[in-house]
Amino acid sequence: MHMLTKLPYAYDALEPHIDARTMEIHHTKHHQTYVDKLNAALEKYPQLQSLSAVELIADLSRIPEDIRTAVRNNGGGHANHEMFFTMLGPNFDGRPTPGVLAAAIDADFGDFEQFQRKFAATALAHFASGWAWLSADAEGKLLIETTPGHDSPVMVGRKPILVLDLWEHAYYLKHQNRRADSIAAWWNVLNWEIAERNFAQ
Ligand code: MN3
Repeated sequence: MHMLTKLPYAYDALEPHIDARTMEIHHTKHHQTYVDKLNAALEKYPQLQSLSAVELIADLSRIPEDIRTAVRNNGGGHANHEMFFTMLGPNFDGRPTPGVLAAAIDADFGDFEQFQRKFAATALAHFASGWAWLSADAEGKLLIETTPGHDSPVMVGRKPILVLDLWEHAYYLKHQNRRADSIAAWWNVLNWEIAERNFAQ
C-alpha cells in the first residue's frame, strides 16, 4: 500500500518562495490522488504491491498491459512528487554545498551560474506539463533534461539528482502563467544536501 509522503516541514515553511495554499493543495489533493490511483491500479496484482513507485516505473515492461498506463502516470506522479517535496525546505541559501556534486557541476557546466541559467532555460522551454531534472548517466556525467507528464529519467536508466515540478498546479495560484518566476523562487528552497546524497549513491 502506497502512502502519501509526510513532509518534514509545515505548508507555510517555504513562504514567500512557495505559498502555503499551493503547498497544501499540491500535497493533499494532487499528490494524494496519484497515491490513491496507484493503489487502485495495483489492487488485483498483489505481486507488484511490494515494489516502490520508482521500482514500478523503472521497468514498465514487467507491468501488465491493462494497468501499464495507470502505473506510468500515477506511479510516476507519486515517485516524482515524493522526490520533489522531500528536496524542499526552509533556510537554504540557494547554492550547492561544497562536495562531489558541486565539483561535477563546475566540471560539466562551467560553473554554478552557467548550470543555473541552463537549467532554468530548459525548464522554461518545456512545453506543457512535465518535470525538469538534473540527472546522471551510468558514467556519472550530469545532464539537464525534461520529461513529459509524470515520466522520469529512471525509465531510461538515469539517476535523478534534483527535480522541479513544471505542472501549472505547482505555481499557478501565486505566479499564474509566469513559470520563470516560479523557477527563480524554487532555487531558494532547494535542499542541495539531498542532491549531493543522490549523486554520491
Ligand atoms: Mn505536481
